Amino acid sequence: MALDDVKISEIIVKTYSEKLLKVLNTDVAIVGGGPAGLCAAYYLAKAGRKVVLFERKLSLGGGMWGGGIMFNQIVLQEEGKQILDEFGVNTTRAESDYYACDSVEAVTTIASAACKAGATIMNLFSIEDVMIRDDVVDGLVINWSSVEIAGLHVDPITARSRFVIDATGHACEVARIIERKVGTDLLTPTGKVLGERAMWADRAERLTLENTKEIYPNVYVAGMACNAVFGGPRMGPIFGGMLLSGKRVAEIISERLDKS
Ligand code: 48H
Repeated sequence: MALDDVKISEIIVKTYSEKLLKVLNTDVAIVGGGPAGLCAAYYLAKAGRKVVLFERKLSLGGGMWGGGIMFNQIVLQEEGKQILDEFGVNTTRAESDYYACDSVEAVTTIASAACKAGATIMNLFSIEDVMIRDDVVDGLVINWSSVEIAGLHVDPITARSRFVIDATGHACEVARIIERKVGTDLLTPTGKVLGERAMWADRAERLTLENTKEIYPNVYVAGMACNAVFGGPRMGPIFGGMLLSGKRVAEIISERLDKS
């Protein structure tokens, strides 16, 4: 059979359109495909939730690929290492309570697990706004990243979800959008984004988990964005907190979905 060039195009357009239609109504929409967002996607999909993850860039993995100073190794504490065990990522015990692993193996394995568990990943999409109904976030306003990068004046489309997770890392973009555009307070001590503080790995890792919580009705924060929103310190190239936070947010939201 001779391959038909246009048939190939038709298949892409048709199957992609079906996928796009599917993600316009979900249980959970995750913004950001770094370690926290990918972990959240995996655990939510594994629990049978309809979940979509929007990632601005072509590739997933956020800040995990580059390890520390582009040495592509990451460090984890015991609890973080246990999550990598669940994914089957190889780790080595570097010192008593410190483990190391290849960041490329970690990113690719977790991303693959999230897809295979049933999460739909939409790369090349940027979240530019939220949908609000009576002081509750009702979903996301999405556009092609290429539109954003080119600075084109092209209107977005909308995706409804019961819950939103801000896993956008240092930038905490969803929280910033709500702060800037919605006018009602965030669920932080000041009602605003408190901003990330200077490096202190031990405290930062604990606070990441403690601050994995709701920041606005139906919006949760996970990963580095927790510290940015709640004024926690940064932690450098230790990634256990990111993975644990992704798992934690998935558990919290799954429980809420069960109750509703
Ligand atoms: C679509 C978006 C948008 C948007 C951003 O930065 P990340 O890796 O985030 P985490 O929290 O999973 O992991 C943080 C970690 O990588 C890190 O930076 C650490 C541990 N730093 C410590 C330190 O001291 O510096 O991933 C966030 C992802 C990225 O891929 C962005 O492209 C994406 O979110 N993103 N996607 N729409 N508006 N904003």
